[in-house]
This record gives sequence, structure tokens and C-alpha cells, in this order.
Amino acid sequence: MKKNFKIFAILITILNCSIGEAQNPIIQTNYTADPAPMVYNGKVYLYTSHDEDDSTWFTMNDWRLYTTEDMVNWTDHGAVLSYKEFAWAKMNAWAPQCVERKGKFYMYVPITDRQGKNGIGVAVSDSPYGPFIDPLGKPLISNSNADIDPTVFVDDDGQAYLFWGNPVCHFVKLNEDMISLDGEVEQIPNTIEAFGKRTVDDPKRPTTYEEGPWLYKRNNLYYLFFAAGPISEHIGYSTSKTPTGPWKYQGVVMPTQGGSFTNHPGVIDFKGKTYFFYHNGALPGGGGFTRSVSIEEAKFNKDGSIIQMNMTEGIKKSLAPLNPYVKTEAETIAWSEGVKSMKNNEVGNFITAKYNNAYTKVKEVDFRQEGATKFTARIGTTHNSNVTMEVRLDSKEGELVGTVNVPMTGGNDRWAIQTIDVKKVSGIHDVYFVFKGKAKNDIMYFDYWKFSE
Ligand code: FUB
Repeated sequence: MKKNFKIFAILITILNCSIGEAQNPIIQTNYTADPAPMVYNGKVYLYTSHDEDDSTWFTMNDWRLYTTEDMVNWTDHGAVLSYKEFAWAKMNAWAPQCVERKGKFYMYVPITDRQGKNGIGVAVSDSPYGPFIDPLGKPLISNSNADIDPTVFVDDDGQAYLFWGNPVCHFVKLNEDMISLDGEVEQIPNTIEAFGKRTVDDPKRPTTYEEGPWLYKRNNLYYLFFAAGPISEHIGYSTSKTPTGPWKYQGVVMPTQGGSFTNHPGVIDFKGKTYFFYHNGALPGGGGFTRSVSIEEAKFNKDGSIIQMNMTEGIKKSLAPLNPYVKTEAETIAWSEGVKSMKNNEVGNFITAKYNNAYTKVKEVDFRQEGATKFTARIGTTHNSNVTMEVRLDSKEGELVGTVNVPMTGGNDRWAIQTIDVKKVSGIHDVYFVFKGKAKNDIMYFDYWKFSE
């Protein structure tokens, strides 16, 4: 009986901290678009393009990286590459994709060159976190002005393929070095059979294909996901028995929704599930030029067809609990409001609370039975008037287990490490850090945290 009660109590705790709260869009500290997830060594690396705040056009200068092991807590690694790293580039850091091959990481990116022509560049690194270096000093693809939205797929036999393009889809084989072409550029025939008939007649675009291809393989079937028209984009898909076609249109994966006139797919398998990444305009201030990445779990019918998805509140259940007894970066976040992420030479990535009551949340933190009684954080502020960081459980107004006084350090290049006693916490909880202060902006900085037993 006692054992049953214990199991019941644990279940209630897990349910309490899992139900009812949106996880989409998954990044709230910046606008992110064009998701390109990559699975490597038990972790998801999500590369995104980056809409600048208050953009009224595709004002995009760099590519950002976020990682997770549990699909709900995402760690922000900041910008890992900028178009400025390409000597030939002028502007437009649009939809990227990074793939790993033999311990090297290849980032394919569309950029507008100094002559105003679109091309696809590649940058290489020994680490998924960069630095990425352009080994060519020129575009890898400079085929037509339609050279945007690269996606790279390495097949089980080791052959790599690059697909890209708007308003048609091109492809080419890559050599093993991943930075040179093996053969001629080809185009997937833009037929109704391959991409479905457009619902609005347009002689230049007879099919639904627009842009943003993403290649994915499951049970020996190749899937080509793409952003589809007319007008505001939805996501469609086609399948083939080979990566080079012929492709057969299969229908809509996700209808037009979410307040952005573009959408862009990215699909991975991770820990036994398939995840579908996309973007929308769902953050406050969001829209067609201020987009945000979201995720749904993708499900398939027995015949391999995809069950159509709507934009929802996202993945709410963590795949693995977070360990509070090791240092966790403040920019590891399941949800936040009023917080921006930043980077400097002193501490790397950190967050800034923009206003009173801004907060971050980390999901499903496992304090175990033993429990925690101390809390440590690296923090700082430029204000000398009563700035505090509250540590609460399971909601922003939930049980207050401790309050850290934030000393005036004078700037985000100067930090203090504070340790406080907290009410004993055990079991699994969502943890909220609530930032309090009277100043009008930039209440405080926060770099990392840790509990101790
Ligand atoms: O993000 C800029 C462009 O918008 C991308 O290249 C397209 O796929 C669309 O998302």
C-alpha cells in the first residue's frame, strides 16, 4: 500500500509539471527560422536562421545553434556562423543545414554574393559548435539566382546529395570530401505527379513546390518535404524509392497556419521517435519576418504515409530528467518570458532579464529522494536597488524555495557566484527562476546554476 502511494505521488508530481503549458515555439529568447536539426552522439543540434528583432524584411545576418538531449530543455549556443565569414558574401544568411561526416561538420548555407546573386556556400568545422571556415572562398553552387535552401542527405551507402532551390528543386551528388560536386546539377521534373497541382493557376509555378526541401529516409523510402504554395506556405511531401526519383506527390504534411507566410521543414529520428520541425509567427511580435521554430512529433500510417499535423503546443514530455547537481547554463530553457540570450568573452553565452517578473523555466528536474538544500548561481546586475532572483517550483507563482540577492557587479563582464540555503527539494519538479527588480530594463544577468545535496 505504502509503495503504491509512493508511485501515485511520483506520477502526480510528473503530471503536475508536464501538463497544460506550451512548449512551442521552442526558442523564446530570439526569433529563429528555417530549422535544420541534426542528431549527433545522443544529442539534437538545431541550426536555425535568425530573424533580427523588429525585422520588416528578411533581415538575417547569422546562423544560431541550440541543443537538447530531452526535447524540452534547449541550450542556446548563440550564433555559430555569420555570412561575414564568407569573403564573397554580401548579405542574407538564409536557411542552413549542417551534417556530420567522419567527425567533420559541414554547414551548407544560401547567401547573396557581392554581385547580388544567390549562391550556396559551405563552411567546415571539427566541432558541431564551430568555428566553421569556408574552405572554397567561393560558392559551392552558383547555378542560377534560385540557389537557396540547401539540404544535404548522406545515404546509407555513403553517397551524399545536395538538394536546393526556389521555384524548382535541383539536386547534385557530392564527393566524399563534401565540398565538391560529383557530376552535373539536375532538376527534379516540376510535374504535377512529383509535386501536386497548385490550387491557383500560375504558369510559372504549375505545382505546389516552392522552396525549403528536406530529404529524409525511413524504411527504405525517401521522403522529400518542402514548403508549398500557393501564397502562404504549407508543407507538402513526395516519396521515392531512390534519392534521385522519380518522386510521387503524397499530400499535405502541415496546412498553412501560424501567422507566417513562409514555412520550412526539418525532420529527424531521435530516441525512437520522429520529430517534425517548422517555423511560424507565434512569439509576441512574431510574423512573416520575425519567425520562431516549433516542433511536432510526426506519426506514420502503416503504408508509410504521414499523418497530417497541425501546429500545437508542442512536445510536453521530457525524454530524460535534468540533473540539478551539475552546473546547468542559464540559457538552457524550456520556456521563458522577458529574457534575451547574449554572448561575451567573459562567460560565453548567458541571459539577461529585460524587466521585472521576467522568468525562465527548466522542465522535469530530478532532485531524487535525497533532495537539495543549497543553490548556487553566477549572476550580476548594474543596479544597486534590491535585485533578486527567486527560485520557485512547478509554476511562476509556485512554492518559493529560495531567493538570491543579486549583487551589483557593474556589467555583464563582471560576475558574482552566490550560494544560498533553500527549502529542501526532492522528487521531480519544473524549476522557475523569476527575476525581480525595479529598473526599467536589463534587470540582471544570469550565467549558470546548480543545486547541492
Ligand atoms: O528565411 C528566408 C527564407 O524564407 C528561406 O530561405 C525560405 O525557406 C523561407 O523560410
